[in-house]
Parts: sequence; C-alpha cells; structure tokens
Amino acid sequence: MREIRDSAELKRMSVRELNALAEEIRAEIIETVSEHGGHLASNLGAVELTLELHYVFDLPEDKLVFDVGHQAYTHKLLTGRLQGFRKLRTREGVSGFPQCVESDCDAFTAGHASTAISAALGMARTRDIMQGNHHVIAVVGDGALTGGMCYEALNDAGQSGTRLIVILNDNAMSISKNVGALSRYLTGLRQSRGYRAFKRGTRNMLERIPVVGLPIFNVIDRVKGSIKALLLDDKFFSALGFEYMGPIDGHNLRHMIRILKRARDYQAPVLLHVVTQKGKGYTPAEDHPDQFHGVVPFFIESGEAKEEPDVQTNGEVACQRITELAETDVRICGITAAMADGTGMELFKQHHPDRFFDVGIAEQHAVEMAAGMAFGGLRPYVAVYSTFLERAYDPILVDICRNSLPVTFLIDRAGLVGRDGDTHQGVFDLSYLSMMPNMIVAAPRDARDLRRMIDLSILVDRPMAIRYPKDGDDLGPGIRSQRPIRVGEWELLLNGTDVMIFAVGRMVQNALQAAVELMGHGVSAGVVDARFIKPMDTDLLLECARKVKLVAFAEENALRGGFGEGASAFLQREHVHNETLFFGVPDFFIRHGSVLEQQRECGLTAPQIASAIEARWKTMAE
Ligand SMILES: Cc1ncc(C[n+]2csc(CCOP(=O)(O)OP(=O)(O)O)c2C)c(N)n1
Repeated sequence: MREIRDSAELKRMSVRELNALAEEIRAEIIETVSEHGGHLASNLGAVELTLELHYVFDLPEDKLVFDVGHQAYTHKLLTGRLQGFRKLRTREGVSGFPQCVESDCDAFTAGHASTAISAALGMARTRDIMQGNHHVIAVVGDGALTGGMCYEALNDAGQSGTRLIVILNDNAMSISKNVGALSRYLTGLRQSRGYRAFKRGTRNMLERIPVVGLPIFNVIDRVKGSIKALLLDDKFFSALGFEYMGPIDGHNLRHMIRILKRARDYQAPVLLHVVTQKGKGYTPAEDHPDQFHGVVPFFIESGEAKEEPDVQTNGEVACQRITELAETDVRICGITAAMADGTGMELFKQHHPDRFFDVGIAEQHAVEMAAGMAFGGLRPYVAVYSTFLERAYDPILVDICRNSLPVTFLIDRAGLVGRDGDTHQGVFDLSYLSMMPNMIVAAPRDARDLRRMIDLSILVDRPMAIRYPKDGDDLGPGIRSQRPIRVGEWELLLNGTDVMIFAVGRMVQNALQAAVELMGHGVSAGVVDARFIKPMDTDLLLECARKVKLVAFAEENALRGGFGEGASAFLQREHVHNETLFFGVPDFFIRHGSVLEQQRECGLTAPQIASAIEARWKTMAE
C-alpha cells in the first residue's frame, strides 16, 4: 500500500477513495500478519472504524485511546509506520500494540483489556483542568466490556458530565464468542427491529442530519432528536449518564462519518455503539474469527499455519490432566477469563461443560469466584496467563491465601513471551506470589513434570500456583526422575564441585547446557532443579551451596523479589557466604522480539550463563 504520513491526506479523500484505501489496508494487514503472525481478525474488523476516526478527528491533538490495543494496525498504517509495520512484532519492527514511543499519535500504551475508558476519562479531565479544547475518544470492544474496570469508568464518567466519546466496537466476539448478560443485551440491540430498519432505511434520514451552519445547541437538539428518532432507545448506557447513539454499521463510511461528527459536537459523555464484523474481508477469518484472533504465520490462500504445531502446549498438557482427573473427582472445576483456547481449557469445557466457567475478561472476579467455590468444598483450577493474573493480586492475597483455600492457578505464558512484548511478559509472578503466606509456588522444568505437578496439586489442601511457558518441551529420558514430586523438594540433576546452578522452570535446560560448556572449560558445575520457589528445599540448598565456592540462580522472572534473591537471602541468614551470580530479568520492561532475543537481552541463554560463570570463576581464582 502507499505510505500515509498523517490524516491530512485522508481528509482530502472522497468516500469512494476511502473505501479503496480500506481494501489496500486490508491486503497489507493480511500480507504482514501472514508473515509475522499477530492479531488478525480484530484488525480486519476495525479498518473502516479507524479510517473514520482519523477522518473526523485531528490526531495527535485529539486523543485516541485503544482498549487492549491489539486492533491498532490500521492506526499504525495511517501514521507513517508502514515500513516498521512490515516487520511487525520483530525487534526491527513496530510493536503489535500502541506505543507512545513509536508515535505521538499513540495517546496511550495498552495491552491489557478494559483500561481505555478510565484512561480516556483521565485525559478528558486533564483537558478540562488545563482548559484545553480537544476531543478524547476511547475505542472499546464488547469483549473488553466484560471487564469490571469499564463499569467503574462508565459510572464515574457518566456522572462527571465531561466531554468524552466512547466507541463501543461490537463484533459479538471476545477471542471466542463473547459471554455474559451485557453481551446478551448488546445482541438484543443489534437484533432489534429498529436496528434492522435503520440498516435498511436510514440512509436518507442520516443524510438529513445537519452538518454545518447551525448554532451548536441548536445542532445538538436537532441531532439528538434525529438520532433518537432513528437510533435505538437504550436503557443501560443512558442510565449511566451517557448519551447513547447506535447501533450503527461501522463499515459504512458515509454514515459513520456523519454520526461521528455529531458525536464530536456533543458536550457530554457519548457512547457510540458501532457494529463491526471480526475478520472482515478475509474469508477464513470471517468464518472462524476465534481461530484468527491471534495467529502464527500462515498461508494466505488456505489460512493454514506455516509452522506445524507438533507438540502440545503446556496449557494443553495441564488442562488435559485436570480433565482426566475430573472424570472421577467431581469437585474439580475449570475457570477461565475469556481465554479458553489459549490456556487449553477448551478441552475441559468439552468434557465437563457443567463444571466449566468462562467469566469474561474478568480475572479479579474469576479468582474471587474460585475462593467462593473452594469455601464450598470444590477444587477450582484457574487457568490464566501470568501477565493477566496481575489483575487478581488482591483476591489471591486477601481471600485465597489468608483463608488458605485449595485453589490451583495454572499460570500459562510465564517467563519471557516473545512477540507480544512488554505488556505481556510473565516475569513478575514468582515475585508477587512467593511473598504470600500459605501459597505454594511451583515451576516444572518440562511438560512431563507439569503433569506430575497437576497430580500433586489435587492432593494439596492449600493455594498452589504452577507456572510454565507456552511451549511444552520434554527434556527427554536422560533426566527423567523417577522419584515422585513432593511439595518443597528440589532435585539435584548434576553434581558439581566448583559451582552450583539452581535453576527454575525453562532455565533448567539452559543451566544443564551451561554446565556442559563449563565442563569443557575445566569448571565443574552442578545443576539443581529448584522446582518449588516456595517452599524452598532449604536442606538441599544448604547442602549444595556448602559444597561449592560459587552459586548461581537462574529464572525467567524479575530479579527483584525473585527466586534468586529469596534463596540467597536464606543462605546469608544461615551464614553461608558463597560468591553469587543472579540470572534473571533486569529491572526494565523487555520489548517485543523472539523469546531467544529476549533471553539474550537478559543474559539468560546457556552460552551467556556459561561465560558469565566462567568469568567470575576466573576472577575468584586470581
Ligand atoms: C486483562 C486481560 N485479559 C485478557 C486479555 C487477552 N485478550 C486480548 S484481546 C481479548 C478479547 C478482546 O475482545 P474485544 O474487546 O471484543 O475486542 P475484539 O478483539 O473483538 O475486537 C482478550 C481476552 C487481555 N488483553 N487483557
């Protein structure tokens, strides 16, 4: 497609030209995502909507805030980032989410759902205090609207009377089909006779709405009147203090531009309910918008993935095991916050639909609900991505841990996550979970141990967190332990006399490789699989640390508050003063790229671990 530097170019285009541009943008998105992977269906659905917003509003003066931010590809293409877009989500290219550092048109950096209305309200209030005059627009999906923060924000914004435009981008889908009572309500609005009549016959009525030439209040009265006459009378958003406009077909550029101009002139909070189609313009994505929400590189002709998914993900391994256990244990329930596919919970849903709960994008509620279930005698398994569990910090601490309830957290996408980048890194869970009393925190080194830990979890009568990365490697028969896994027991995998590396989860593999390299350089390094971050195997820690001069800790977690800090503080308290090296994630946010590139940035690859240990060993010998 052609390079577009800013929206001044768009503003000179006719609707016909804008429609042609929409098709160019679609082709560009499909091409790029087929090469690099990314969020396809949401972006294809938002092409016209983004063009309309850029056409009507003036960026960067006006502030456009995308919820989640996964649908902002068109926005990137309209703001001078075509070349970076072609290397989407790689180290050399743009992020898959808005990033203020990339463009002054990115008003807000997002990644997690349901934040946009709050952030936009904050910007609107700033404008009011600073006596500015610009517009603030939040674009929120119907999926994101299942998240509680949206209601806190609507409630506050509605009573404030502040000038704010919320665009509800309703495609009836979250990642999977949307859930919940409000989703049903929106479906009711979309399917109402009024909307269908509107879609068929409003063209003329809409075009009668005045655009220029009337004093503002007059315009608003007339516009309100005309819009009320042709759009629906909503109860929910109006009761919250918003002027509701909609539903309106988001792909109809001519209508949308007119309505947006009216919304722009309105002097109070407005909610514009826009109906779009997820995956629009690419048949495989239209047919299966859930499968094309987030994709790996694929063949455009068939829609098939280029990489053969030959192994089960760790999430699938974990959920398969709880699905099996639930055959005989009726206490087991599966909970997800809108991520049944990504976490592997889909399988549990198919086998035990009456004990499966998708609560929407509502992690805090999911965890609090699990607390209630555990109080009643059930055994809830909450499958959730590490980064999104951060939303539930308070109920985990205050309700689950304080009451020592047997809720198991299946924490997926833990560690460095690769292309989704800084907003999605799962590198804080060990820090924030292991400081909670009563919590067991575990990290299996491979898929086989993950299964064994699930078996253990059902026997444990306490909160337990099992964290793992997406991919389910099996480290192979060479280091398969036959001993059962017991809470708080580590495993010595390799003996060493000079150095001992205590490694967590995926880092066990790197530590073993590093030990082999070190052996080649005359340094005898041992490796311990520190599979329980809490409680720690303090006996083995002491025993191994006392045998060597140098200890190293390796984890895919923030160094601050992580496993290494905790283990070394214990050694200090026990007056064991080895030389110590810490391998983990430094105190900054790790941006998008491949997992390997991110590990390199953190010094976590096997050769980096080996050479850092060797260097320290040499200085110790001097
Ligand atoms: C707190 C949080 N939980 C889960 C996710 C994962 N997630 C990303 S997009 C998405 C669905 C969003 O649906 P919607 O807002 O309707 O946007 P659409 O993709 O349909 O345009 C989910 C669950 C997230 N980004 N943030």
